[in-house]
Amino acid sequence: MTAPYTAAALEPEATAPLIMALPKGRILEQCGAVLARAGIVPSPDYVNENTRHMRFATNDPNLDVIRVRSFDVATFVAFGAAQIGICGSDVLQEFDYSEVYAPLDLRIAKCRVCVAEPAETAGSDDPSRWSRVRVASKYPNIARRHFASRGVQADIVELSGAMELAPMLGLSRLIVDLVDTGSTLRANGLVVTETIADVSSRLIVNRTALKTQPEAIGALIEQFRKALEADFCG
Ligand code: PRT
Ligand code: MG
Repeated sequence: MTAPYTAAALEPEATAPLIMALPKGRILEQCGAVLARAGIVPSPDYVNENTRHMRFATNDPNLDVIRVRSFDVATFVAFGAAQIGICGSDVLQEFDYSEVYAPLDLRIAKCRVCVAEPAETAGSDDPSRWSRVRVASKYPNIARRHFASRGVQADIVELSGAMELAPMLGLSRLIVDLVDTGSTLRANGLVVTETIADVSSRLIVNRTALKTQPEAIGALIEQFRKALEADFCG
């Protein structure tokens, strides 16, 4: 005799919890505070950096959270593996996924995407006269677009960290990287020569999921909107 099917087995999409992708690393703590204000409480393991778990239940039975690398949050949401997420606007700008809709600025993890170069060469010649320049960055698309907009071809050396070492070791003339207080640049003899964009974290949703599950996802967006309003007013 065949085992009876449950409703969940027959309609997995209708009954499966929504997945919210959250970045581990430096934004995790600030995300936790925003989630709490929105009334979302992940299981305690979520803040444990040593756990091997990546998916956590929350106080909402219809919502689970996953903890992924900051750069991967947008990808999980763009492909619909997660329906909602929190992600830096730097990452959104780099990938420029059409499937990702960013309805709310959460005003956390603020910094800037900047062009920087060694203090001794900064201002030594006119960048608008360059035809090409070598740039080290973990943001190849942002960097390429920025220089292309002024007719300069950027040859990108793609790194995933320690960009600040590149100019002093002759890997590139410039870097494009995130800057907050500026102390990392200073410690490495670099100065900001241009700000490309201001950065903060955004609530993001998958456009198709928003169309197919407007009530559940709309309610979550509303929870975050109210949390932000309360924060702003109080
Ligand atoms: O660790 P992993 O390789 O997975 O990724 P990651 O280290 O890039 O991620 P993580 O966890 O650091 O988070 C990155 C996200 O945090 C970015 O996508 C931004 O949206 C946000 N954010 C905000 C920052 C900063 N501020 C920031 N200052 N991310 C990185 N920095 C780094 C910057 O790259 C530089 O090395 O801090 C240094 C500069 O800080 P100051 O204060 O010295 O200027
Ligand atoms: Mg990190």
